[in-house]
Amino acid sequence: MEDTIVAISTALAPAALAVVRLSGPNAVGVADRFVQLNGCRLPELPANRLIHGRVSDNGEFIDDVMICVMRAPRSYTGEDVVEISCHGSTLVARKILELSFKHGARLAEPGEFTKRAFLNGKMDLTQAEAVMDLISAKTQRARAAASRVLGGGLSHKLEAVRTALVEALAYVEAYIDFPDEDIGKEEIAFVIERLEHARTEIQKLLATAREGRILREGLRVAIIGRPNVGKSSLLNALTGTERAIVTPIPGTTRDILEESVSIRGIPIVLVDTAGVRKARGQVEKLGIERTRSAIASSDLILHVVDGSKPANKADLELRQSYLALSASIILVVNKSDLPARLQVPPEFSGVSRVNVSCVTGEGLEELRETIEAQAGIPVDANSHSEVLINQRHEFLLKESIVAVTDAINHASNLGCDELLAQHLRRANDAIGQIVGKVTTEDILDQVFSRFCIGK
Ligand SMILES: Nc1nc2c(ncn2[C@@H]2O[C@H](COP(=O)(O)OP(=O)(O)O)[C@@H](O)[C@H]2O)c(=O)[nH]1
Ligand SMILES: [Mg+2]
Repeated sequence: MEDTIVAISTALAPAALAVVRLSGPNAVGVADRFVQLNGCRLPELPANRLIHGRVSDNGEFIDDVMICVMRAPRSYTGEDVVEISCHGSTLVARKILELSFKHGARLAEPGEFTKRAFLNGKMDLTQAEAVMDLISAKTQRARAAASRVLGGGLSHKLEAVRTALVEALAYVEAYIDFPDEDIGKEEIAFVIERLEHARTEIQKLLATAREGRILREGLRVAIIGRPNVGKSSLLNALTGTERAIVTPIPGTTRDILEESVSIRGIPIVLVDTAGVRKARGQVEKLGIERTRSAIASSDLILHVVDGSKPANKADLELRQSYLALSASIILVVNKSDLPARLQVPPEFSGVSRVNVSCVTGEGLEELRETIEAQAGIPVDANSHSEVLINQRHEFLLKESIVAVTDAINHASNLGCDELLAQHLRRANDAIGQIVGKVTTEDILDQVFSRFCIGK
């Protein structure tokens, strides 16, 4: 890495402090051109000390700063790093950025600091991804999961899988090298035992995919029901906002509205839909189409009905429309502040049911509990051993498990040969791609392009 890169690493908004970060072989040299210290020059500064300095441009004083030099390889990126904390004016931070450009640094690409940390062996690829997950976590549960992966939780588990595969492979290769010796029953049993172990570990990791997706992207919860039952009111009540328009005139919510909210540490994307019914206008028709697709892509459906009115044919038709889907269902009987007139039809038997009033707030806490229970992710938010995989990991783990299964079948039926070794290498390769032992530019692009600049 020849280039010295620079970026504003803090958010671009007025704040108490802003941090400009430089990394690369000339990081200290670049900063030395515009930072003055008391009594010494930047290159003489001991590493990892925070020290006061002044930034100026051609004699014009810009800002008082605190500056820290970290030297390769003992830094975040593994290169020389300089961090300058200035007053949190975006214009001051930009000025320092421009001074860095003027003296030879270039703007960092998104995620380039972390990419360099990975390339210099400071972390593996799962940890680099966890940096991004940590920054973008929306709830404490998501944060905790990212922290565990950042701490090497996933790396350790994958290392255990790799070890099992490598041990099996070493055995197999030894027999290929000495074809005169017949492999014994015990040796084959050992190879198979190692492979079964690897397969079990991979399965355990694969089982975390759903929770990982939910914690990263949110559980998609569609609020459905016929017009005027209180869908928009429910969205507002659960988010504590007035985002959705509530009116007594049926059919006002014609488009889809999405709101993010955290319910018991689970990030939730609430989707308010138009009431499904025969459309009168074009706009409404479009809204109904979108409602259908919102239902199809949701993890959980809140079917809202009006408890103050007798059962309605439209409620049953709506229930019919999503019966074939795999999403969990909660029947929300709204308007419990009014006299109850609804006999819940038998079509809803077996569906969890909660009575609420969006007007008084009654039942909302019970609804939150029910949503958590139906989310299908472990209730124990404090289980510190679990790490969650992402889609990239899931894809590669599936590849690996196919190869491991092929290997187990091969070893059981055909014994030890080159083909078995190939299955094992394929399995091992997929695991290697997860942690980044095997990488290509494509993989790196895929991982780091999601990052923000300055990280
Ligand atoms: N009494 C009572 N009225 C409600 C309740 N929830 C909603 N409403 C009223 O029902 C009407 C329709 O509500 P809205 O949220 O727009 O229904 P949507 O068409 O399903 O989105 C509005 O006049 C609301 O004030 C409730 O819990 N109790
Ligand atoms: Mg509405």
